[in-house]
Amino acid sequence: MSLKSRSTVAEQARDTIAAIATAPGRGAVAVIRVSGPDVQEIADRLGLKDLEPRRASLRRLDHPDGGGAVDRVLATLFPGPGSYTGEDLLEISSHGGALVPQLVLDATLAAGARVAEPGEYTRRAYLNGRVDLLQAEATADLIEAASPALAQVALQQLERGLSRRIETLRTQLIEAQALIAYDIDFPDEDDGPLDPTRLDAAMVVLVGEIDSLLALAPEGEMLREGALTVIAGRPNAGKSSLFNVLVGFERAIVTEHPGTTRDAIEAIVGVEGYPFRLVDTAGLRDEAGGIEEIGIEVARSYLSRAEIVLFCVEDGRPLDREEEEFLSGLSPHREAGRTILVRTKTDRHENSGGGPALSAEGRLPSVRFSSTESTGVTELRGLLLEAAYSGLRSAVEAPLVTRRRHVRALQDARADVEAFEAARNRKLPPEIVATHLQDATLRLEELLGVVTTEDLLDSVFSSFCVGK
Ligand SMILES: Nc1nc2c(ncn2[C@@H]2O[C@H](COP(=O)(O)OP(=O)(O)OP(=O)(O)O)[C@@H](O)[C@H]2O)c(=O)[nH]1
Ligand SMILES: [Mg+2]
Repeated sequence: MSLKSRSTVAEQARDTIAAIATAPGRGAVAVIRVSGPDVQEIADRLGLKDLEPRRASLRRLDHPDGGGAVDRVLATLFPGPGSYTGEDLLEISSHGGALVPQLVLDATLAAGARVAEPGEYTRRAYLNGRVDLLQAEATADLIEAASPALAQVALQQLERGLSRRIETLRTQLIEAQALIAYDIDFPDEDDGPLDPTRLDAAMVVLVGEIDSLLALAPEGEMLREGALTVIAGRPNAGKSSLFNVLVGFERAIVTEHPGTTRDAIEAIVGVEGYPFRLVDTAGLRDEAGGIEEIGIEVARSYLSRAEIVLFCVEDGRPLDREEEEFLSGLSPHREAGRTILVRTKTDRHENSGGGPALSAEGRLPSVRFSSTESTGVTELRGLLLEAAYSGLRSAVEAPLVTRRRHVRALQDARADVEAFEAARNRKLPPEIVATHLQDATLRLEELLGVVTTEDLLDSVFSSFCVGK
């Protein structure tokens, strides 16, 4: 794998790209973007002559092949390098709808542009140094965001909150390298600047900061997909009814017959702006056969991946042995407080529990819930938020890592710092010791996109939509 700096990846003379930047469908306005070295000429060919930079002008857009007027548009020229892409960029606001934006795009193509690839505008912005890689990813997240919380985090990344934090770590690593370089150059100076305790302290701080970023990373990743929340329990326990209450409408079929739900049913549910991927499953029982058994297999597969389990048991009786066993099998979730016991149908039972609590029950967060009377809903939402996003909610302004790529880079950097400390403790020569810090620095530079590979860029930008 060859690492390249951003400037060497950038191809020099690039062509001019065009795309409809707005979503298809009926709408008042659509935006067509044209970016690249030929923008001014293309604008001329479209009859958009003498556009004043960064000022919207109402103009008639003509087809370059003499086909006459295409639309009346609002055209704005953003000259490079101060544009979104860092190149000359023309933004055309045309009338919306199914036809006109396509005709305008066709006209720009006839005038010399080519159709942009997904994410190509932001890729160019990155290659021209307008945004770093974390900001580019945040742009995609902001567009994809289905929850206000993710939108907030993405916006903060876009404003370089995370980038600044990573840059600070990188600076600390470079300063440490400078101290060691002094030691390499002047090994005989007793009073050199390399005070070992100072370096140790710096490394402790560094590792601590990486750890605090990593600590919130699982929540950051959950924000992008929704915390996988699986509703499980015996047939007829009231799982689908609970699912419907949380979703807000009758999404899952509810009947009095045990074994009603066969397949897993999913819905994204927002709780105070935080996303949960809620899954209703088939009731668990041993003696099921046929389709029901397959449904139970599906439920188990979801449970093995679940971040939160809502375990439903009708109120008024203690948990039976099988339910206790089931809960013991979920110990990883329970340790993290991520199995919630939901005592259902409480409107039918006056007293909670109805018997002595067995071992697991007493240790789980639990809620008494009735779907017919909608009681316990607020409490359950609170428990869900606590289980999935407690860290994030108590550190709202903290920069957050939200992708596997970020986590891996930070874990690698952390491992390099530890290797550095180990090498120093073994009194290895400073030249060797220093290589670990160089490696750690490189990890952070990859994270920021200061150095990168084509493969990485392809994987980051391929998930973008066309026109961004
Ligand atoms: N009184 C009362 N009845 C409830 C409540 N919740 C569910 N029920 C009833 O219990 C029965 C089963 O409800 P479901 O939500 O389908 O239960 P389930 O756990 O999804 O059942 P399976 O899909 O068969 O595993 C239905 O007749 C519901 O009307 C509740 O809070 N109070
Ligand atoms: Mg059901």
